[in-house]
Amino acid sequence: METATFIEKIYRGSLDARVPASFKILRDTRKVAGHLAAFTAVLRDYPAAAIEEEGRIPAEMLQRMGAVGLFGMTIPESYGGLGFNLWEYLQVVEELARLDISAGLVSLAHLSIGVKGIVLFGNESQKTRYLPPAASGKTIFAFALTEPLIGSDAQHIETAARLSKDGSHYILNGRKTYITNANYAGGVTVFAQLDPKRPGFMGAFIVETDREGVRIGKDMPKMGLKASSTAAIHFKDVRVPVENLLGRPGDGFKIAMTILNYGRLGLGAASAGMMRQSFEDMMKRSSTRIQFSVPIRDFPLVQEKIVRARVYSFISSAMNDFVAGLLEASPRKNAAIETSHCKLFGTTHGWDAVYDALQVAGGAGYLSTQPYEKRMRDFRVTTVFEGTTEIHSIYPPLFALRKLAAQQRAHGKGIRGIVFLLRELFRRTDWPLYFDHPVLEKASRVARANAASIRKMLCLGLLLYGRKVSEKEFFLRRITTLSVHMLGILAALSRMEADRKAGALSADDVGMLRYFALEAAEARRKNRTVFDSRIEKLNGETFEAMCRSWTKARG
Ligand code: MYA
Repeated sequence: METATFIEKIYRGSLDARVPASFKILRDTRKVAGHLAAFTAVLRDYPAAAIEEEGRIPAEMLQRMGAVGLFGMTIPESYGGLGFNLWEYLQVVEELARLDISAGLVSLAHLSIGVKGIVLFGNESQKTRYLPPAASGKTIFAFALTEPLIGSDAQHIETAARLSKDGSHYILNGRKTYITNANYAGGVTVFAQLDPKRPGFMGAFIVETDREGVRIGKDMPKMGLKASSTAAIHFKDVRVPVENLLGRPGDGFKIAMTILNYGRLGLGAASAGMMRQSFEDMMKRSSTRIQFSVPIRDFPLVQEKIVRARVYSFISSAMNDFVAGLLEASPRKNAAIETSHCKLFGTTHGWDAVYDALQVAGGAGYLSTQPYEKRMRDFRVTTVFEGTTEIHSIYPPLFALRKLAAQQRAHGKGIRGIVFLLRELFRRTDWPLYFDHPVLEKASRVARANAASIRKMLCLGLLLYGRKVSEKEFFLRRITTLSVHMLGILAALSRMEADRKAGALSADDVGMLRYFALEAAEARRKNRTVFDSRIEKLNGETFEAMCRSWTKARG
């Protein structure tokens, strides 16, 4: 079965042009608009400062959130939800992030990851049983993968589930930590190893929190997102009926990763919303703040911050919509690289925008009475959870390299494998994408050049470094940089081409694409090499020397 993702196919040399051409319903706001007004009305009725102080969303507010459908947005109507498609959902995420991500997170984590496993992989009886109370908010869900000793290396979790002798239930033991929604949750999707001899052979279980042996810790004190609950969950000899296993034994890791694709997309959307809000705030402030007799928006260093927030918000939102299109067409599809890019691009630029908005607000920006402090505290974790920036900076090329190495091996050891890689290296990039608009066409050529550079780097990287390629993190990050820019351009082209066909191409969008494509071209010039720069090499040497003296100083 072909498992290559849209981007992996590009890495291999061919762009499937039907994909960017196929997303036409991107931004239909009709279904969402009415609901959004109801959602924001609820959030506005409960001042964020009071919730922060309390560190918890009041029961009455949770009930009202449930009544307007906030907990059922993406749950099918047949199970009591609102039946939003992914685009509709992401629009809501963007808007809630602008308003208050802390209060919004309880429903967004419930839908993006908590209950998503049941929606995607549940059988009819699991859906009938769990989705209606999840949609109403009666049963809020959490997602439990992370453990005290295991964060990024998710295949090696230690929580274990053993099948009972009579085969009627599993016995679950282990500890999960940093679990979002823990103290709001009535249900948890829990991941556990099924066979001590086969790490990664996991099960995904629906576990009610009132089962005997489930103990939820106290909420952890956090710097932000104070309305959300984060706690550890302990499982001690918890009897989980076999009927509560999602999919088949062994599917657990894939289920976890597939769910995380949705969480990462949600984070991309929250980031796009945050950048948009930062843009609005910077425009407002810089237009009215007069220094040296002029509004500060006249200064290029201020303009640079504003332009970036707006351009990256546009690209981020286009990327999320584009990838949502892939998942709408095939909800369990492997979109590992694509969703990773959305998360990485969104959260890193989102953080910069939140930081810049405070900067443009000057001394006033530092006051707690302004929105920036809370926003920075709330947003900071986004580059950490759902896969760190570091993981997302190296993993996409690693996925591709592993497959390329497997293909190389299949062609035979030694010279045959090398010939295969050399052929790949010199293969032309098939890029059947043409635009009769100069800016769009030029941007497409930049993306194509990135695609060609990426393929060369993958092949050369394997030839030069062999197995050690996975340790070459600066090299891997350079490929990711090229790849993220490529996806950003393709996504913007897809959105703009649809607008153009509808006679609604926006001049602002054209300007933003021109800016981003130029940035991408500059980034390519810097990043298209397989060799580490002198400073990157020196980084390792300097670190080794530091380690020696640090260790020596401590005896
Ligand atoms: S939840 C906890 C988050 N934890 C993580 O994100 C863990 C990070 N680690 C990983 O993702 C994985 O372990 C990595 C892979 C990527 C490192 N889709 O051998 P492999 C398949 C589909 O490469 P590894 C939290 O933070 C792959 O093809 N399939 O794996 C809450 C292969 O399959 P096959 C995928 O090297 C935050 C197999 O898996 C994917 O071990 C709350 C093995 O792959 C994928 N993505 O490591 C947030 N990846 O064998 C709420 C891999 O068939 C968000 N595979 O080829 C709410 C929304 C927004 C609100 C915002 C408010 C702030």
